[in-house]
Amino acid sequence: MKSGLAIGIDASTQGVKALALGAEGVEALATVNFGADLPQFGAPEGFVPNTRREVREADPRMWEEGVRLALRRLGERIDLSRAEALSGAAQQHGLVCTDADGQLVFPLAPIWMDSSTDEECRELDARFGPSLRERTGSAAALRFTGPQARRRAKIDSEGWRRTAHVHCVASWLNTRLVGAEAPVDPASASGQNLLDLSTLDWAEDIAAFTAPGLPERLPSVAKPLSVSGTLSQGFAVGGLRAGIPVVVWSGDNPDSLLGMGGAGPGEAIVSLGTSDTVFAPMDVPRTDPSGFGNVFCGADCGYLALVCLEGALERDRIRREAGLDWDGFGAALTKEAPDSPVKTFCESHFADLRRRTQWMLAEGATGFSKIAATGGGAKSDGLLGLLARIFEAPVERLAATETVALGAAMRAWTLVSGESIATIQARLRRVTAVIGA
Ligand code: XUL
Repeated sequence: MKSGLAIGIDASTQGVKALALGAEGVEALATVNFGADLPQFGAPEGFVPNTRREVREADPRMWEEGVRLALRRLGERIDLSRAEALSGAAQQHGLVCTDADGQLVFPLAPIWMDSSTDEECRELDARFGPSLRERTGSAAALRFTGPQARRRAKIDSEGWRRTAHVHCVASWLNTRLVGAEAPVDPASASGQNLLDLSTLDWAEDIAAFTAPGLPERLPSVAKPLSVSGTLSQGFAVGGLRAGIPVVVWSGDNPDSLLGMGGAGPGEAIVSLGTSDTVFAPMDVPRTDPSGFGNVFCGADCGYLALVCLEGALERDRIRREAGLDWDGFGAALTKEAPDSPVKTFCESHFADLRRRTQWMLAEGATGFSKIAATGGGAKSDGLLGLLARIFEAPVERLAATETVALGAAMRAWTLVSGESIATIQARLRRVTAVIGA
């Protein structure tokens, strides 16, 4: 007889992935791309094209349909009646407002790529100064739910009056899946400029200043790994049984850290994807005095420091301009390779990344003791060798892919098996190479 399954969903910017985790590891994966599979929502890259570059919005029903379709597709690959628990991770931040009947108040929701809240961020920083960062983990951030709510309340006071519930993407999707107002986990709540990291509850004064009546409109903050409700009939698709427990949803970055196998104290994970992101676990929150980096709560416990730097697209452009394939690119980055535009760019980009992550280190430490690398760029030995030289630390290449959906599935699996996250990680983490400093 086959054992139970835990389902993990990654509801990211451009699509949805659903993954089935069993006792032996990942058993199946299904993907949905918003542009190709749900063209009726007019968001080929995950947001409705807008000539105003600062406006990046999407129809929340697209995310919901994406989840349903991904689950149906997963059900074509594996017997989903074996599923005993489910959880998900969404793109962080975003603002979804619903009325007292749970209906959307605004047809489109700003997502994390939206940057139309410049004025609101300035107002929040002016009112609270550095204490906003020290208490919530981040200086006022353009893409966070709090500033987005402040802007909504200002530009559509009538719609704001009708708003009964204010969700980020994760807690809204969680609400849809369980068919009742769902709580938010600390990780998603900490991406809103509204959560007090020391109490793991809303900072009432900050929320009250952010928008009129906001404290009453926010969901309750759940404990990580707690059950948020049970799967509603509307999502019992692909063979899934209605009524299975839904573990509270989290955010994509915190779940990605789980899915990558976590990191020990003093270590970091570097994801070389569309952007380069450095994550490091933290026992106690220490925030970035420059205001650039963020501290979020972890998806299972503790805190997570994050710095995300654009640059990967530029790196690829310079590589292509130099006429280099991936092997040639790697060779151009070795210690012995002569100076070139490719080498200079990559060196200064990683040096910038190191400088911007110094605040994550414990007192007295001068660098990370070890780095685990993942993402498309981690396939290049040359790039990882350069990362090791610039950060002066050994770099491990991780085998894991789909780490966001896997992290969500791991959290649901704790319920199926009673295993701890650390035990699951130790079983699934696989290092395929170690590249020295
Ligand atoms: C992190 C952030 C992005 C989104 C992408 O703060 O805004 O990484 O979570 O999905």
